[in-house]
Amino acid sequence: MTQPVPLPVQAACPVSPIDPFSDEFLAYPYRFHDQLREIGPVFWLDTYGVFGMARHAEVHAALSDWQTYCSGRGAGIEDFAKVKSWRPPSKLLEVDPPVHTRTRTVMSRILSPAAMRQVRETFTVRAEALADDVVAKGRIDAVKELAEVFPLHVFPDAVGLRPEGRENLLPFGNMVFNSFGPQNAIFKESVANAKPVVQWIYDQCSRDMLRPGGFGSQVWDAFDAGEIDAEEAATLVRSMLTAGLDTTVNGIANAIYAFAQHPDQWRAMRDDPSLIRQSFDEVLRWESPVQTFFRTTTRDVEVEGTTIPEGHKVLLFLGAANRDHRKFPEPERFDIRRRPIGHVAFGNGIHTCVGQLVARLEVELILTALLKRVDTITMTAEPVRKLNNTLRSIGSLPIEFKALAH
Ligand code: OVM
Repeated sequence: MTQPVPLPVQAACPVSPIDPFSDEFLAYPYRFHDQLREIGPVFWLDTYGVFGMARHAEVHAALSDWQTYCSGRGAGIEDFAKVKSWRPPSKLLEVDPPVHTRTRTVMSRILSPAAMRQVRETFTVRAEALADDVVAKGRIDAVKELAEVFPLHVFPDAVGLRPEGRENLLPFGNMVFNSFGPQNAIFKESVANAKPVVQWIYDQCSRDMLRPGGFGSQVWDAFDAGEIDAEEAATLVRSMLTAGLDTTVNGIANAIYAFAQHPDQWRAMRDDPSLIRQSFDEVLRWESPVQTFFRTTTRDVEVEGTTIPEGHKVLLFLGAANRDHRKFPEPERFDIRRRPIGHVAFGNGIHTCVGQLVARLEVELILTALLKRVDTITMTAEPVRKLNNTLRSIGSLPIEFKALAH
């Protein structure tokens, strides 16, 4: 980017030079979020020539209105109507009804409450074993030895992947989540070695690579039933492999980070374990793993006095909306009793996270297993951020678990 992009003449709204994909922004977004929320309900980001919304009311409303704010032109900065996407578009995230309705129906059935009851036992055994292991170690990197380990242990097995090559999963997710932003240095570094990683992912999506009965194979059952075509089936398996790992890894890491910083909240949860499930919503609100997504306007739309013309990208700041004081009083406070109804960490509307029951199950089980064993969680050094154009991500989180006396 060299020259600022001028605001379209029809639109009258504040203009900001803030670059939401700069290192400074991604490392510590919250003071920038404040500025963006306060300059107005809609603003123009002239670094990229896109509109933005950072207040809860507007972000929530845009997510609900898929007819006006479509996904079919991409959920990233690139407009698929103008440029070819970095990867073949998702048949779930990057489509609109009626295709979306069909693919979404298949995915929500595979990832339903009944399906969670099927995997719960296996996931529980593994959460308990991992908790034994990390508490025995005492001092660990909560990213490398816990947050990355658990989803990578349980989810690929549930999908039905072969054991070989699973080290490609996190690098692939990292690339795709970077690709929703501009092609900056962060993106370029993550795709430097893309070829073999992408090839491995695509190979795993075919029917013969997937264990019968797993989530992946169930997608192909929907092909047999005539609900989706073969390309849709393969791409939906790819969606599971893209959206199901980095998100939950960061969800778990952010949970450990939140509780390490708030020992009173950890104690409160131990005194009342019924708070475990709702505590994850507060983690998601307070430190949202998916920080942003784009939509594209399908018509001229008026928002609080600003006309956004048809065919423009709108950057929705989910993480900023979740810390809007207009919606959540004292938004910086991490309070697991808050019940943050309406947070948009899983989105809202027809594209609301279809895998959220898996994420909720993983976090519930890992927190439950740790609560039984851990008295206090202390950070032993500053966490190291891992910058990503979309994800709020930690690269390393050194902590010490003090075990409960038995
Ligand atoms: C997909 C996809 C990829 C990344 C994220 C996501 C959070 C979906 O390929 O469908 O949802």
